Amino acid sequence: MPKPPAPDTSVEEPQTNAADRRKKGEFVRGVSGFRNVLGSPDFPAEPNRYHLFVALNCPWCHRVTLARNVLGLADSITMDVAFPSRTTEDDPVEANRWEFNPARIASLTGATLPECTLETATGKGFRLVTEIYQAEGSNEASVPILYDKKSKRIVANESADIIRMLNEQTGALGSSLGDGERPDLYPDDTALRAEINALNDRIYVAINNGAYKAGFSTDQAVYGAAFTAYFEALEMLDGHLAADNRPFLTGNTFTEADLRLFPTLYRHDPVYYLRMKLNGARILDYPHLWRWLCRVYALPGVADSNSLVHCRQGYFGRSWNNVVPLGPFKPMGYPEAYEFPELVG
Ligand SMILES: N[C@@H](CCC(=O)N[C@@H](CS)C(=O)NCC(=O)O)C(=O)O
Repeated sequence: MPKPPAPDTSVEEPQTNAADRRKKGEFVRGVSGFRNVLGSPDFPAEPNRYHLFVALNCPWCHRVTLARNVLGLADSITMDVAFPSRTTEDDPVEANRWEFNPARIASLTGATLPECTLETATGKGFRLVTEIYQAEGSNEASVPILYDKKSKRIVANESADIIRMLNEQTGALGSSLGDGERPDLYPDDTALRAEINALNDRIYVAINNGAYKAGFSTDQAVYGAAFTAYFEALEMLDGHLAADNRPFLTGNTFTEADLRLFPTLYRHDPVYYLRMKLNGARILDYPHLWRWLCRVYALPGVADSNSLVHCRQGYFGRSWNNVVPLGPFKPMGYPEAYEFPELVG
């Protein structure tokens, strides 16, 4: 039998001895099961046919909401937003699940969250994300999900695949932006693609997923290794941007590598520094990364692709007694820190 291809480490963790590693206290992210191709005969790319299920605090969903916005797909791909905290022990069906419940009150604000929606794509008005999977005979539970409203099937639940496919099919999906107006996140250039792939790999392992390894593993050594790798990668990226003062990671244009770095760095100071025990430094302490963050934040559609209220509420919910830390406020609050780079030296 031919050996299956090795997993792409920029997309998912190798699952070797996963059960054992988990037993020893390591956080090991599972593999996404739905890997259909947008643009294939089953799932042709057309406007107003596809839908996203997301939670705004989830950084993998953030990749997808960023792609949807910067590619001009917000009008042609509909979206439902789950409440940022999972269901609680008193849930009538199941605890620890994503739910569509716009009536739920956020402890941070004492009010409902205006971005949260009901589930509007399946025709069944499901409350739990698990019900969307169960309708396909799957026991998965994760967001994001790219969903086909016509065939009522899940297309994909792997954010790396989803952003690549949205970029490939942007025109056919009905982008509101013309060819010259929107970024090409993965341009057809061999050398540039190799550069993006290498950055994606390092950024996924050490930063995007590395943050979870630091924050969610229960083993001191695993945490320590993740902490070191995370800050080494930040240092490397800060130097990479500084070397020729390039505006974006691969040069003058915003690509997938920038898009995939953004959700983690955006969360670092206000959330991960504390929640993921990544308290080595702030992004504000890396002048080039911070400027890069402000530059990306200023791109059309980026600020609107997320909400730090959802991030704070989601990450500090249950495990922090439902009390959400209020800082930082010095040298300024967030996301304001991404709007005034000149205020911090
Ligand atoms: N490989 C997936 C990972 C997505 C993921 O881990 N999502 C988390 C939320 S941040 C999730 O929904 N986990 C399952 C759960 O909470 O039940 C992707 O990148 O799309």
